[in-house]
Amino acid sequence: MANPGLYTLEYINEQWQATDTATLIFVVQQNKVLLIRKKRGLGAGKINGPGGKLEPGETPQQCAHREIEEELCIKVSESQKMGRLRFQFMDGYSIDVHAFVATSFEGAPTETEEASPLWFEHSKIPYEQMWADDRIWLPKVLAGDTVSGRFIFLRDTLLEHEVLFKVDLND
Ligand code: 6U4
Repeated sequence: MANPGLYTLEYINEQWQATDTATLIFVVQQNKVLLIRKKRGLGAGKINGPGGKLEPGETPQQCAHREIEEELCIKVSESQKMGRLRFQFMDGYSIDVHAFVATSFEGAPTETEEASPLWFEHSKIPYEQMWADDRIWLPKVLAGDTVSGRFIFLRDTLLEHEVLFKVDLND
């Protein structure tokens, strides 16, 4: 669909500064990935990876590890940076998301006030209950490719996107 408004993919350039910086972290074990049903915040009701907004002084990786502990009561101490996803919403809000993958954790995933844990086989991930961009990049990330993406949303509707895989994320 064409995007007639102010925001286009070109708007998400080197000068683009997001309203918020946030993280996603996907724990992968055998053929399964640990997702959450998000109970509050941006995307409440959707299924997504654990994650949330950066706190002052935190690196994205520290944020991802803190958020998964807050949301699911499990401790992750190692993860790989796998994605950088830049989202511009037509109402002006924007969010710059750093995505990580981890393969080990300590503890048992537990429901909290923020989220309920859900394990899915890779082939059964419920993309229809997730953000519209996830089906574009999450399968490749779970297969081991890095991703860099730019997305324009009108509320929940994905208007435009550009996604590159196998990118160098050391920026
Ligand atoms: P509070 O305000 O404390 O409840 P917090 O948990 O810090 O919030 P939240 O949940 O609002 O932050 O952070 C936004 C979360 O939504 C991050 O994990 C990134 C994720 N997110 C936002 N847009 C997304 C999108 N289009 N696709 C996606 N994840 C997205 O997969």
